[in-house]
Amino acid sequence: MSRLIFVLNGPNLNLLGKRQPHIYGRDTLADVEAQCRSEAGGLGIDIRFHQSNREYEIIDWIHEARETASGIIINPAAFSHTSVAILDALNAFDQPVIEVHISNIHKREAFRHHSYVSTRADGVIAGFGTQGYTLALRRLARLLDAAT
Ligand code: CA2
Repeated sequence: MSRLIFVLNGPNLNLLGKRQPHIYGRDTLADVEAQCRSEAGGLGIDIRFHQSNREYEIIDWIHEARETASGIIINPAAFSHTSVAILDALNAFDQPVIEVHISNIHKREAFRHHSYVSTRADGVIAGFGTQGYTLALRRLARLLDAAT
């Protein structure tokens, strides 16, 4: 089994650290990628780290992951609350999926409380700030180790 994990980020997360620090903190997405690469190195995992504001690009990466990856970490951002298409793509992916939200979506507006992706995810991390990404990597590494 490959030790490749896709880390996918949805719309507007390219603005991380540049706006609304009271909600999302001060780390930029580049900082998050660096944290993930450092954690993954220690766990013996390779990562592909992507962000897009376009739903179809996220779907295409999930399709690519079907062929190559042993897990997906996804922060679908606002697509969490709207996208049956991303849910369908994840349902066609046979390996573990961890959904990450930087903020605690359950403490926020009611429209953020439902996530289509959560109906597929094997685990959900919300409200741990950007640390949620490295926690998700540790969980996937544990699952990979248990499967080998
Ligand atoms: O808490 C999260 O990680 C979210 O997925 C972030 C999404 C939001 O729509 C979800 O409900 C919860 C928003 C991502 C936009 O990120 C920004 C970061 C800085 C400035 C503006 C937007």
